[in-house]
Amino acid sequence: MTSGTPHSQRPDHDDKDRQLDGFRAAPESDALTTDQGVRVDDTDNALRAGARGPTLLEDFHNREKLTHFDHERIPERVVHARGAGAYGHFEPYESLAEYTCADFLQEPGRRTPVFVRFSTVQGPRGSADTVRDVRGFATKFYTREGNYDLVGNNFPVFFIQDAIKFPDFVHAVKMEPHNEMPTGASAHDTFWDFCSLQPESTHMLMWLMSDRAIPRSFRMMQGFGVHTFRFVNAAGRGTFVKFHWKPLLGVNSLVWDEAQIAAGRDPDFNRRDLWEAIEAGNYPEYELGVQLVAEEDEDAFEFDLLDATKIIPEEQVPVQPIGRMVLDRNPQNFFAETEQVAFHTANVVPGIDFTNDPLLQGRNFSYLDTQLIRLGGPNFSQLPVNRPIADVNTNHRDGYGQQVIQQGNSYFPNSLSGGCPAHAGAGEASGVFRHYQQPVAGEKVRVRSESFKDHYSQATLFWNSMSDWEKAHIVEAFRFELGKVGSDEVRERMVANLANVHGDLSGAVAAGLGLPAPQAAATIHSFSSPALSQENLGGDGGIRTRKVAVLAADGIDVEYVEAVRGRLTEGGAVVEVLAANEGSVRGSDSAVLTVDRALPTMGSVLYDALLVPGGKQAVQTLLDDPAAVRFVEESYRHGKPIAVQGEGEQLLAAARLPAEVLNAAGAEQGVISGDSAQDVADAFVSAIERHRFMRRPGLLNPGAV
Ligand code: HDE
Repeated sequence: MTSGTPHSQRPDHDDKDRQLDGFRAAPESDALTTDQGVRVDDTDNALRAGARGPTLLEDFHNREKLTHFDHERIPERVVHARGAGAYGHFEPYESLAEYTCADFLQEPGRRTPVFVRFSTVQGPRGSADTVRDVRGFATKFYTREGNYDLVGNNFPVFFIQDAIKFPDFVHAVKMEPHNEMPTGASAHDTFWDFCSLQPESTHMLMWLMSDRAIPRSFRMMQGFGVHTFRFVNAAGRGTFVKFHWKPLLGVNSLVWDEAQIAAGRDPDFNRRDLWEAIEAGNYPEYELGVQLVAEEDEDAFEFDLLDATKIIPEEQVPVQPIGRMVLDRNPQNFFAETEQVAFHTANVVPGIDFTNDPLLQGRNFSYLDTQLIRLGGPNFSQLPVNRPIADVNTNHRDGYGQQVIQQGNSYFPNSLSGGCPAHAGAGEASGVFRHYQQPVAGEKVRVRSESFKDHYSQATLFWNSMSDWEKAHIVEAFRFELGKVGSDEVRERMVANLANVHGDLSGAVAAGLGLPAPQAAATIHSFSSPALSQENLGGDGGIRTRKVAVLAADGIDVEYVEAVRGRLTEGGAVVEVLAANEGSVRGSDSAVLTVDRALPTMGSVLYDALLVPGGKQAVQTLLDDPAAVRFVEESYRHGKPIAVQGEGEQLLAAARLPAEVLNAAGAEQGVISGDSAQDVADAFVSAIERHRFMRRPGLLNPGAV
């Protein structure tokens, strides 16, 4: 929401937004009041007995002000505490009536309002965004048949198979109990101790050690429902379904060194990126896809569909696109909306149902339970962001914070209230939730199914599917994380587990830790799934919203910069000129270039690409500025496209870029030089579209592949 635009005047004002209008509060007069509406003429000085005397209890404004402040905080989420949210809408491409009777999936193009919250898992509310972690991707669809929540992550699998292990897992990954360290990181003993003893976590660890765990943007990561859910059509026929969100801009990540620097340069890196993109009208867009499996094929796979540590490889069951989601409005109040939004896996609508996945079954208990403490009682669904747009008509009454003046009685059956609310749907098939009729039989047993026992095949599948640089990054991540573990026993046990994934992986990790390479398991297979590699997950977003820095100083070739900038902005990139001071720099030909940011306030990690212009005097100034040289050095090392004009090449040499890229051949590695602004701009645009160049000389650690 661009501040100042009244919501009601926006063309995309939807049912949810109209409902929120009723709750939006902007001061109607400029006079300050108490909570009771009594006007206050001084909120700077407490009432006191004499100018230097004691404060008086009688000062109800002072007491009310302090008391309200004292109660401003609520418990943060036990996991996923840090997040950022946005509103938008979802629309299906075609009717899905064949598989599901869900009303919002029946009509092509019909818009359903949504609220999405992205999050990290481990860190507290105030932790940095660019930590190595899973990202939450939770979507609330405000459908006409009630709220449907798809509470997913950016990885398609999870650490554990049974929700009863969730408290153990979370206690292990969170900060350690004695000293509350580390914040926003899994690189510590308790996490790796747990994982090394819980081999079902191995597949998920592969994702966590990959660059998927450090997304460039919430706008550039996939989302997954993780569990196998069930579609149910009007005839009551069920179909297994897995949900996938695919970002239009492609799947892009940071690199680990960059992510760590960004955590300091801008701890709000991902949050700010989402906010700014929406404010600028660059609305994030995702396609929803489904993998559908007929009920009779439940046992057709070599893994169990109910096991949340497994994917269905896309080559086995293709993902069918079914609709798209656009996020086009920022919340207006972080606490009221993003903090108070309450997701729940059991918020389903007719046509979408559960399976017996033991992780999902536990979640269906946990989410409602956690909101009761976090949001202070059972009426949290009345909070504006959580309110369905469907009518709500229950016999639930009272409780903390009740907002509704309910009329009449609250029991069923009744005759005194005309029998209302009555059972819905007598004789009607649609609009009523009826649980899927699955035959169930069994003895009460506390066991894990035999079909859940293979913990390594898909971890191997993931490893085999990675490109050389992705493998190198995974090895480096394992080395980093285990290198922070104090216990030798834990390190050794973890490396021994990795020998079941692949000998190259366990050998390289062992070498980094100074351990002997363990014997690789004999059972390791060589299958791969190309859909898992980020190399194959480019989007069609071109260079839209990519941030390009221009290093500038007096004497710069302004005409050249303007020409390249023109081409980049035409493609939708955001170009910023950085110089030692804000204001402007003078060009060699007396033209003037406005400086957008002072170099000392920024850093290369806040940009996707770099333009180093020429101009003898300008280049000399930049050569003398360590921040500029560092900017170039980091941009290269983080794989970012670099375009350079004429004398600017001296800066590349000063940043110690390898000689191999300081010539025409550098273009293959995203280092583009030339005096024709047009040619350079064209090559630069193609390079930025590719996001990163990870095979540059000097970047691939030979020991890690
Ligand atoms: Fe969650 N999870 N989780 N989780 N989860 C929570 O609910 C839980 C799991 C996910 O932006 C909590 O409201 C259990 C898988 C997201 O508000 C809590 C298990 C996936 C969010 C909870 C899991 C998720 C949560 C904490 C079984 C991906 C943030 C606060 C092992 C499919 C939602 C809250 C938001 C939040 C429990 C596992 C995703 C405690 C018991 C698997 C995106 O209820």
